Amino acid sequence: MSKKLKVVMTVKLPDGVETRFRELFNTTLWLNKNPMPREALFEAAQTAEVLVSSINDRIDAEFFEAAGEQLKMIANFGVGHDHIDIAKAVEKGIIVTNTPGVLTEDTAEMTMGLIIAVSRRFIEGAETVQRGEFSAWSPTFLMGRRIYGKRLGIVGMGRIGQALARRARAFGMQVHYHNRKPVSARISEELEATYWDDLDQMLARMDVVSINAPGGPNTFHLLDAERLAKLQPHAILVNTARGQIVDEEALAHLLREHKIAGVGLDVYERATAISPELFGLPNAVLLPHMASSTVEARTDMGDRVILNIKTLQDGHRPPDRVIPAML
Ligand code: 8YV
Repeated sequence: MSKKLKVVMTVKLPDGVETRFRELFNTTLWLNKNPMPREALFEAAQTAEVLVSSINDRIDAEFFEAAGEQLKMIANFGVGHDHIDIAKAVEKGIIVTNTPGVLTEDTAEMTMGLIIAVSRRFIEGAETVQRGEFSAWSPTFLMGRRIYGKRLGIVGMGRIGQALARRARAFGMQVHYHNRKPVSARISEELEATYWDDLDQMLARMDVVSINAPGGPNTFHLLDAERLAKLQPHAILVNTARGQIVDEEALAHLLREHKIAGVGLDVYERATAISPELFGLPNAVLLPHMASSTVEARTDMGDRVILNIKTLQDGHRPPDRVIPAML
């Protein structure tokens, strides 16, 4: 039997997942619901052979400088790895893994939900009832916009973008997308999706825009003030990917000026430090980064992290290595 690796968690995972970690590895759990403070992270970098990290941790050059020789792998609990300096990891010979595929459907589901919630004004309706203000039915009360027949522009047509496109088709939406390159002919045919090489042109013609691209320097402020201004006044924008892709201040400004109709956000430019300008707007549905938060996804993500570590422990190459060519 292979020697158990010393695994340090920086994040609290579901109990069942943690039990398996304890069975398989020499595991140090992080039992606090709050993120691991930076000093503790640096300490962990001195002792762990494998660090189980999350989006809460900044795994940057400074972290890698602090890391001891024993650190072999960062196993990220999540698919996005924009918080990890992959180039530095490679330089140091440290493997980075993520959890692709297992949260695709959940994130697409939540994105579709946000599109409907914003278009059909779910939150305003629900709050009206909760406040005891539903006193009479009226034909003009809380009129939303139908999504059937509308144009959805997906920015980033990877796994999640495609899963969203399938759902949108089922709701009668027309699918358009912008991506670094077009998807395969088979997928394009299946989704009846129109490819836009020019993002500006696509933005100017959509009724709904959904951000489903990875974060990181390549997509930072991809939707800056100038691009956002291309959106039509009746358009809505949803983002379940990474907040840094959109200039949040510019977005809030457009919304306040009624230059766009609504937003549905699950992620923010500065994590939990949300621009106050977004608060108090009836047409802004704001969620706390919960798109992949289902019992099923969290369990599968845990299993994927375990598989990667177990594979390393058994002396093989973990399946979900993030390699620079993917960036
Ligand atoms: C995760 C996510 O919950 O996987 C990702 O990239 O954005 C989320 O859905 C989070 O990153 C956990 O680290």
